[in-house]
Amino acid sequence: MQETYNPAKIEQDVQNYWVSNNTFRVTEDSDREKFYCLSMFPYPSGKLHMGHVRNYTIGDVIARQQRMLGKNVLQPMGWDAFGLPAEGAAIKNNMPPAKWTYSNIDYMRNQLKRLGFGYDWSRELATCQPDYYKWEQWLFTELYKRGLVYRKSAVVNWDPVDQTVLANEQVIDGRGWRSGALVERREIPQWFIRITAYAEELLAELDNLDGWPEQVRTMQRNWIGRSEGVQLDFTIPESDDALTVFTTRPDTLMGVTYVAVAAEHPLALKAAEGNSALTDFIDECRQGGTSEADIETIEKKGMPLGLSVIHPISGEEVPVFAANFVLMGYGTGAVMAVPAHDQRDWEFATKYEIPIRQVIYAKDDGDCSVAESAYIEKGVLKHSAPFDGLTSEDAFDAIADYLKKAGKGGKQVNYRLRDWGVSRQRYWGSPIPMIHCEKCGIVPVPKADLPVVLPEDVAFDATGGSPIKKMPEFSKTTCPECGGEAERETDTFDTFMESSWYYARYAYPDADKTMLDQRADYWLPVDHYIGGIEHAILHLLYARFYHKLMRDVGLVSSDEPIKNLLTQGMVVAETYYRNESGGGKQWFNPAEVDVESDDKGHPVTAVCHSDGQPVEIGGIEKMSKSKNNGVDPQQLIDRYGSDTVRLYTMFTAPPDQSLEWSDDGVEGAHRFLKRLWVLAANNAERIKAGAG
Ligand code: ANZ
Ligand code: ZN
Repeated sequence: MQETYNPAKIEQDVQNYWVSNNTFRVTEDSDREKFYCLSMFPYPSGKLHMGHVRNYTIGDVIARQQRMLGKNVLQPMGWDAFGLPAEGAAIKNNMPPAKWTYSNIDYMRNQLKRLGFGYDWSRELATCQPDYYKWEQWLFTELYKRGLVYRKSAVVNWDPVDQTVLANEQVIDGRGWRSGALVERREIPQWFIRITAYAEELLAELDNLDGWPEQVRTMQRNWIGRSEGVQLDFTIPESDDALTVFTTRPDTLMGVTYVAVAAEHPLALKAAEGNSALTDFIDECRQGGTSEADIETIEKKGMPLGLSVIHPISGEEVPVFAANFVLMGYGTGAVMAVPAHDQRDWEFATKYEIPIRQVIYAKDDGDCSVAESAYIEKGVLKHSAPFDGLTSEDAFDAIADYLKKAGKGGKQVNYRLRDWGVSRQRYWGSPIPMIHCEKCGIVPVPKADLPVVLPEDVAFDATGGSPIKKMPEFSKTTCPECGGEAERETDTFDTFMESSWYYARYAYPDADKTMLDQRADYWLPVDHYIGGIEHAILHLLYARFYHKLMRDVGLVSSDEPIKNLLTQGMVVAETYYRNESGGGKQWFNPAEVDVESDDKGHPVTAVCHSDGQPVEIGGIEKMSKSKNNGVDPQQLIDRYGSDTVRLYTMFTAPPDQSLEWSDDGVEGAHRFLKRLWVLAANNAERIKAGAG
């Protein structure tokens, strides 16, 4: 044993040993207890950042501990390889996204190997490979046959610069997350998967996921957003149609003084014909994001449609408004407005001088005035004959029953969750395996013709539009049913499609006949999943949904994919900047500044090495490119070795809390390993003899 600690050599020797002995390769073994330890796979952006290192170190520690306990431990790794950044890089470097992606994968794979993580590399997968995405294409066609996939026109967030649809989370303050352009609303035909058909199960089973952080379960519950209410009809005079609304407060029905519909509601669109003021208003409403957060913050505005509808109980006429705060995608896209008991309606009524009619009063004769604001509490009904004197709770049922008997409505459970729109107009994703035939309509690509391979050798033009939309050699095809000329779908899948089932494919990476086989049932569910809290909602909800889809198609037998979930904390570091003349900030990397700290270790002053001039201290933030406060793990590995980096990230903070970066701490971890090494070297004989 060497006397001095030489991590570069030791780590390389050990890693070579692992490779030549297939140390981390595993196969199914029914005699041993299995343990499936999974870390969220990275997007191959270029190189690993400190957040990856922390995530994967935590996973590796869990996996190694389980191995020591004698379990058959699967710990795989792969690449979430489709996505928008590859297109940006392709345009910038004039290189096809595939090439950029594969070269990043090669670089990052080496980094992971250098870090010494115990992965079974024989199971490595990249989601951009046709033998991977073939199977989600196949599942999609199966779901289509089962009625769980459909196409419809939908309002989307449209980024006019990137020319793409954005998810709600990609709209930040009404602007595109990448381009910064003002987002518009557009309506285009898109593919949807019916996740709402699973809303009840996705919600109910959260109660059983006791290995998940409560915070994540709460976020998913809120996202699914179950609400019990009543759906009811206002009759439209001289028409067979009714205007249907959804309300969670049917007890306030007799206080309705107007009805508000979304700008895209058919009734509003019809009223806008020949009404230019209304047309302009509807256009204005199309600007800005569609998310609830966006809707909450906008100024509430409306415009009368110039028509009235008939109240289902009193028979009175109430005016209809188009309003920018009513969401087309929730409930029925129409709201019965009760200004006395809903603050938003109160403000709107006050602004547009609509009557406010109070029908709910405090149970204990307390203050329930609606002169200054809405009274939103539940209470006792008045001015609501024939329901006067009932409590809000009793009135809920009484009014629901009354409407049901009159054939004008009834109880209804609504979910905030909407069906999963999976169409993207981008290039770098899995093609959607559908064909449009003039004669036969929509025809799914038959299994024998899958995968629909995405051409990889493509050139981008300056607009950044998807190359396959301009490639007849891709889009022209023959109809599988009638043999006539037909067009392929040129949209690609949302990349959440790939990340929703990769955990299952690791169990069966070499398959070419089926999506999964019984090996998946040996390994699943994942025993411990480790990743960032930013995936608490969408990724984890879609993965749960996909698992149930795969179960219902007969591919897996468990109900849930993930038993225990650990959401690791962020890696944070101090930020430094100088104000620039244009109002912007120039950010300095912590490695570029010298800092003086107080006796508690908090920085007081800082100067840049290169010019000796002061820089401002900007506070502790998540390591990010935008604030230039990242520490490059590669430099640390080169300097101290992987074990120092791993040890430091593990002992500095509990895994689920944020880790505040400190160079001194890294030094300390390194000194500790050095001393440990020397201690072991000096006592090597005794340790071997078992007297250690
Ligand atoms: C009348 C009423 C009176 C309401 C009252 C509330 C208080 P949750 O719990 O989120 O389901 N609403 C219904 N559809 C809407 C849409 N598409 N866009 C915006 N708002 C909508 O809330 C349901 C309530 O949100 C419904 O109950 C409706 O307003 C509104 F004192 O109806 B309520
Ligand atoms: Zn046809």
